[in-house]
Amino acid sequence: MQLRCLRHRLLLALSSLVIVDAQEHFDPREATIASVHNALYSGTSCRSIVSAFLSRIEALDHGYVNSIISLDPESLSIASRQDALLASKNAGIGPLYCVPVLLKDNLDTASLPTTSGSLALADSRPSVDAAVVKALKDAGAIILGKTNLQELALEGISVSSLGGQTVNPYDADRTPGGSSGGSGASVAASFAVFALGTDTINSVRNPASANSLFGLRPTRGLVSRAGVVPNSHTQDAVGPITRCVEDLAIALSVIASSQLDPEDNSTALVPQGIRGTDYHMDLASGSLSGKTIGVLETFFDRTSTNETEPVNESIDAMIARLQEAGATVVPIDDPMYNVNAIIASCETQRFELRQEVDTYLSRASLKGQHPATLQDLYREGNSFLVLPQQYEFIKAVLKGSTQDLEYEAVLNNIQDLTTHLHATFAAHHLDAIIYPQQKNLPVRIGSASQHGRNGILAGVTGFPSLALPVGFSQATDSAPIGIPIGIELMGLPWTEAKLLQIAHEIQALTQIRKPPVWTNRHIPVREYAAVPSMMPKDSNSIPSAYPLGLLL
Ligand SMILES: *[C@@H]1O[C@H](CO)[C@@H](O)[C@H](O)[C@H]1NC(C)=O
Ligand SMILES: *[C@@H]1O[C@H](CO)[C@@H](O)[C@H](O)[C@H]1NC(C)=O
Ligand SMILES: CC(=O)N[C@H]1CO[C@H](CO)[C@@H](O)[C@@H]1O
Repeated sequence: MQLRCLRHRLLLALSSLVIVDAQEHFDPREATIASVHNALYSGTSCRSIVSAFLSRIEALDHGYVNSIISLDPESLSIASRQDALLASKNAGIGPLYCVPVLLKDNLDTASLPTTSGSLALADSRPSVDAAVVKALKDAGAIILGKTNLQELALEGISVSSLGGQTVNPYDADRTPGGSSGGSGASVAASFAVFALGTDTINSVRNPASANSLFGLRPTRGLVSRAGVVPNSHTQDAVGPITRCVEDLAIALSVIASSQLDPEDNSTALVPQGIRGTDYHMDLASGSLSGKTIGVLETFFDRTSTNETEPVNESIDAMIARLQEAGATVVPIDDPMYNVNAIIASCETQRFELRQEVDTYLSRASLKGQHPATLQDLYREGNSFLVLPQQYEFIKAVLKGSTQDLEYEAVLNNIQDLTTHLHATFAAHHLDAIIYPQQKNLPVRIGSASQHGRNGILAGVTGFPSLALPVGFSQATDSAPIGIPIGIELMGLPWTEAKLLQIAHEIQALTQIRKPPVWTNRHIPVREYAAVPSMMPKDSNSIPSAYPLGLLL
């Protein structure tokens, strides 16, 4: 069964007339915030909704998708409390009431360790929730657990020493993108209604693209990064990964900072009129007609292989549909937009990462057993995972500092690129720019890197960018409905409302998303007395191409 967000309300309204036992009827597959709320209001208990997702995780994650690192032991008791609250009063419930969500395991949670996928951080225990986690809970969301990621969010294969290798549910031979690959794969498999990821260069948008999902990297400053295991204060962002645009808009409205967060001073940048925006309210009032959309020609790979052609072809088809719908499409052929050159001249992690992780690890609020510094984490005797081609990068990071002379030059390069990007928008009167999130299909398990990704432009300039599904490649033996392909839709700073409206129009026009075949089976809902404990990880799930702990 595949319920579309747009028709959801109606379908549920009709079905609730004939189905007496609403509890039997709630189907977590492709569930949305609206469908969860419809089920709640037609008599399904919050506890059974949470149980339905836990049943799917228990049946389908271990040994296949391998997307979850830990389950929150409190989710069922919180659900029961919400049932009692809903029975006693019907007003004042939050916009995410009883909505089951998953969190990338680099977002601090007081109820679970925050590991960033590293065995060395397996017992690192924040005592304060990250700002976004608090915002979700305040809105009524139920945290089911934490998802696997590329260890310390440092690549895009989504393999880690603690969580093993997460698998793309559309193709058992491929990675789910990354670094928030556990968040992407778990949302594709309907293990939660949505998940949060983090994005330093690509990491929310790439798993969205690789799993036929929507993912938003917000404008720098819109969403607080307080309580996130840091990579770079210049580039880090937190964003939602969802199965439809409606849920992306609701999730963003909840996590956007409602006021200055003193723990993340970039939140001071939010202009008047943007703070407190309800991105869901005007979602359907946009139109493609009259919009001007630039296409970054330099962000395609036009070599003719079966890994690149499906990307090029689906975007060609999308461009034709945008034009049919009345949008003007402007090719932008500008050598400034060269991904490798931007990475070489603008990337800040090698200067910022070590100091910021050291600060993160030395906070008094961080309890449990954990290394005192990044150097300590990578010391001899620790088990950690570094991909073979990352060794030199990690060694540079361990020596890097914002005092390096080169750092100032890099910040100047970012400023120049940012001005150039503003000028491109202005010169062509652009509402948005599109390009493939990844020039090729997501790479196979065992690959050295998630190559071909284009996320760096938004990553360093801080412009918002929304990834959305644009198509699938041809079916193969291991990918029965093909491999997902996504585009990015990038806007000027603080234009999330417009980007969401455009994405909403594209969603209605194209209806691209499909659930993965293997995980789309019906799973009987178990009645749990307590949240099931996680199965121990199978260390064989780490491909032999990635040796553990061989750095120094
Ligand atoms: C904001 O915080 C960062 C990281 O803590 C710090 O380096 C920077 O100087 C601060 N900026 C301002 C304007 O306070
Ligand atoms: C590309 O071609 C190779 C060799 O024929 C094949 O193994 C692979 O599955 C193909 N990939 C896709 C995405 O079709
Ligand atoms: C969007 C895009 O770049 N489309 C190109 C895909 O490749 C063919 C053949 O090289 C071109 O004709 C399209 O313009």
